[in-house]
Amino acid sequence: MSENNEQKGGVSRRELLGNTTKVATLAGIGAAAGVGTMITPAQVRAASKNRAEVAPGDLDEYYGFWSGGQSGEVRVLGMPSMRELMRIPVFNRESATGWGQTNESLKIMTEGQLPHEKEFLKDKGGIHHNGDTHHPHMSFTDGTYDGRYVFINDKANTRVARIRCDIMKVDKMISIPNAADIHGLRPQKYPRTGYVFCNGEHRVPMPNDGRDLENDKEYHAVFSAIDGDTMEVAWQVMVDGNLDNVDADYQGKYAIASCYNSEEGLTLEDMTSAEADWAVIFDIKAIEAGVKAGDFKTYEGKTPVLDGRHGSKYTRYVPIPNSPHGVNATPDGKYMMINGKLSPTVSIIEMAKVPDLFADKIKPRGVIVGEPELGLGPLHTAFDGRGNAYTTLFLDSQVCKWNIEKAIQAFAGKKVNPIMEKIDVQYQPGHNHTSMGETKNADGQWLISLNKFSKDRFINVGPLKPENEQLIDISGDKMKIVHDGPTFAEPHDCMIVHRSLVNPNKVYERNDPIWSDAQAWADKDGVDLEDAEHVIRDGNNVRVYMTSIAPKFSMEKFKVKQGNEVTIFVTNMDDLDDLTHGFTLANYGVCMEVGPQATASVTFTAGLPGVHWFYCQWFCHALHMEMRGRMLVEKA
Ligand code: RUQ
Ligand code: CUA
Repeated sequence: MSENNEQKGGVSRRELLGNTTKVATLAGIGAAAGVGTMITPAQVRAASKNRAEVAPGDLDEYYGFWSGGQSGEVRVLGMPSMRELMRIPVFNRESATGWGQTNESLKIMTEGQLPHEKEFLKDKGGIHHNGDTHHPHMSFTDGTYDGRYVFINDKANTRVARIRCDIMKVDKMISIPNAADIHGLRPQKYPRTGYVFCNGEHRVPMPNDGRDLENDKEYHAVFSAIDGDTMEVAWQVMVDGNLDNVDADYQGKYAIASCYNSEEGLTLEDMTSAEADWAVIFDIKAIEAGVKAGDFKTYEGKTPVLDGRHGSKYTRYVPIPNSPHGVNATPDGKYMMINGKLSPTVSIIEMAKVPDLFADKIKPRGVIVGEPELGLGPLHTAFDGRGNAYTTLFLDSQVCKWNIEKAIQAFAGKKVNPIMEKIDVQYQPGHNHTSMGETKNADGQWLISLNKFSKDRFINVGPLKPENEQLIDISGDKMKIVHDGPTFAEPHDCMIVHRSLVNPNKVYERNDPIWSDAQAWADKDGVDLEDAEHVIRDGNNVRVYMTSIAPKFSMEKFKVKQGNEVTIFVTNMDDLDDLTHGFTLANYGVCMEVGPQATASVTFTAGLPGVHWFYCQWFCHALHMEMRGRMLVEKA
């Protein structure tokens, strides 16, 4: 039927694949909707009751970048279909791609370690094998996403990593000195990224080297600005209290972080005893001037640490009702929302008032222009670009839609109700996100609610349940839940980026710096990586160079001695979209991805004598099974 149609009407296979299953139900489109009738996917969507449905073979409109929580990874979803498209290993050891095993990934994962960390990990394989990702955020230019990088924190081991969007792989990973446990992270929005701001959540001694263990009055939390281009920490600011979430303004002047522990308590009772905590505002220009003027100390390494505690010219502390959490800038750049968590309110800071606060012309609370009471457990707020805000209510298991201007009028004494609508979500939402909603181009199409519990929403998979992420259509007057998406532990946060802004490569470029070390070895050994069939013996080290072109490795066998340190370099000379090969060495625990036009390498000790087959682990050809060879290991 499809071939027939293609001949008759010139309808592409893609359009047809998208339509055939729907044709029968499309009574609204016209009586002739049947064989030979052209229906575009757009018409199908318009007629469909569910705007989230993306037909087989049809493409999504948005990229969703999801953190992977304690899995340590980042996931890429297509939206609105919520199909998982890719997993990007970051802080984890990943079996399929060899992330955390290949020489290329190990270089990226170890380059940015601190000296004491290197020492600690020396006899543990050199790297941490876990991470806790929370906040994926793309680099900005002029207030909107620019498609260069995605930055992500690791709360578990105090790191920040950068993903290159052209290849969707990590290219930088750094450990943050002085700080403990990076939680909130946001890039500078204007004029560009620029800085990546991140919060050390917990208070620790500085330096944290064994001194002052019990003297918790000398513990501190530290705010960091990383240079997003070089991935070096530019400066840090020591604060009172602790640091939870952060956002940057749209003017490039301020960043604001929330603090849930102004009490500087160590127990739950102490941490929640005060009626109010605060948001701390950082004056970027003043801090830069302070760094230039040498107004800082150093603790671990050379990173300048400025004193931003109460009384400092670099910061202001704005009291916020009990234990605030999420911090969210409105797309028009005018306001910053501080979400109350234990307080049922969201506090609205007007950014235009912040300079007056730093000039001491107004009291700290003078920057607050609204504080609507929304419900129990407000955690995070998203925006539709039409003046409305959407706040997750953790305890109420609801999303509350409210109008920002009305909330400001109500605070000024006018009798208006800012709350427009509440809908139930299943269950206990944390973050939420709107399409493009963290940029000046919020488009008001989709809202995702990242719910911490799925309970009864899916068939039972045992005591450990997935989370439940619900897609909500916000394009109309009423919110409408259109999809439940189960996810694995635990994607705290995500962002939704229009696909026109992300343009990954189809194959690697041969001169990619990721394998520059492999290139250097090949140059030294006089080997052309692209035409390699070489075994170089260099004392106890053996370097094996080969290429892969479906369905063959350039080498059927190579021989080494038991105990040799062997490095295998594989260069994939296939130049086609979707033609990835892999290299698995059986019983050696070796496995790596080799993308089209990429070079990948792995080093191991040839400890097991005997015949060991290596094979391609990515299904690449009808003769994929035949894509194999032997490593012969002579007994020592
Ligand atoms: S913050 S617990 Cu994103 Cu709600 Cu990490
Ligand atoms: Cu190459 Cu499978």
